[in-house]
Amino acid sequence: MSLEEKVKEFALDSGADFVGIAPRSRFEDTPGFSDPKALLPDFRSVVVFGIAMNRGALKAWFSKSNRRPLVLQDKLATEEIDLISMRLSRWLEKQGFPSLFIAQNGFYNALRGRPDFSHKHAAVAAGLGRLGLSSNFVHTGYGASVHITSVITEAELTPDPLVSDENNPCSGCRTCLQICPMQAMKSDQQMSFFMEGKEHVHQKLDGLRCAWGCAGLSGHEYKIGNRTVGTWAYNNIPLPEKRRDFYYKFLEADRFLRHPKELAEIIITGGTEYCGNCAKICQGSKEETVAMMKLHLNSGVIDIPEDASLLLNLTTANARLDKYHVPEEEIKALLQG
Ligand code: B12
Ligand code: SF4
Ligand code: SF4
Repeated sequence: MSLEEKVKEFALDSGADFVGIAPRSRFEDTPGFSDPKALLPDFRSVVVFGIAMNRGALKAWFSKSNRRPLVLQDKLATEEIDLISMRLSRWLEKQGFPSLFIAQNGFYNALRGRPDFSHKHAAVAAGLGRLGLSSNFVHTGYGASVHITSVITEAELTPDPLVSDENNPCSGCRTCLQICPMQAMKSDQQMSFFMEGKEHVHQKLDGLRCAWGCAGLSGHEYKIGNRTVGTWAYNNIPLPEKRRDFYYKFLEADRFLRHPKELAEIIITGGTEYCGNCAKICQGSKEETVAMMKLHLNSGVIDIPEDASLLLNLTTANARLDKYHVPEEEIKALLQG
């Protein structure tokens, strides 16, 4: 068995759902802040792998029957891929190749608001998929609803081919743009990057808008077409008008303006998830993405009981205020619009 076959077997046997290998040459156009050369100057390959989100948990999330299975999977899967990357890099070192594993998330360069390494670009370089309109990485089988991470290594491994335009898993369906409660992905502004001379284009993301929605400060109730829908957020706190006030206003809203029932839930559960919908909704095939979007369009807005008690019934908080059926023609019109 070749070294790359062993590496892939190691990742898959350890619990990854997919794995690919990128050569050094595909990182030539990486901007300085996320250049693997800065981390491991003599690296030769990057191994990228991931875990797909659980489909049943996604259905419960989007139909608003219960968010906890997906929140739990998110917590465990993110810990698991970090563990796999540590084990894989130690295994590679035992074969004689210095290797480095990078946290799957959370490490941002505080001054520039940027990461030390971009796993989504690495996943494209490893031939696992493409960046979609949302700017999330879209896997060829699982869509964007995946957790991904990377190991940088001095081992020379045979790379996987890049995904061609014909096999691009992003269908351009725009469901990710529609579902966003914050219009954080600018439908009229694009960004691009180059890999092996080819330009890759996606919508520009307004990271501050996303952070506000992702933290659940807004999104409780919003419109898709003329339908009222919501994320799992309790709040609809307006985004600060001046961008320079963002962090101050964020802290203020996070600490003092959240719904009191939500604070009770945060204390009991130790934190939870509210959005991430642009990645969660994208299933890898247009049909499955549309089916998931139907659940969201039909699920209304979460019920926040307004009784005087601060005691929170977590089951009630997860119930739907308003479950209605959106006619098929209306869904088609919404998804084509
Ligand atoms: C910072 C960050 C955020 C920030 C900002 C996002 C952003 N601007 O990219 C915030 C907090 C807003 C955020 C939000 C979300 N995030 Co986030 N986030 C990250 C993080 C730490 C880095 C993302 C990154 O590299 N951005 C690149 C930005 C900073 O640079 P840029 O200017 O866009 O880059 C341009 C050029 O500089 C160049 N470039 C940059 N790097 C490279 C590298 C190469 C090789 C090349 C050629 C070019 C190139 O190309 C870009 C132009 O297209 C990663 C974890 C990680 N370390 O990779 C997770 C990560 C991207 N997030 C993830 C997720 C899931 C989310 C959310 C859905 C939230 C959630 N709750 O789940 C949303 C999605 C928003 C969206 N539509 O993209 C996942 C993505 C999974 C996927 N399928 O892609 C990641 C990979 C975490 C993980 N391990 O699973 N995120
Ligand atoms: S939801 Fe549709 S448009 Fe958005 S990234 Fe996925 S396939 Fe592409
Ligand atoms: S995570 Fe939510 S708020 Fe952020 S861009 Fe995606 S859909 Fe919009």
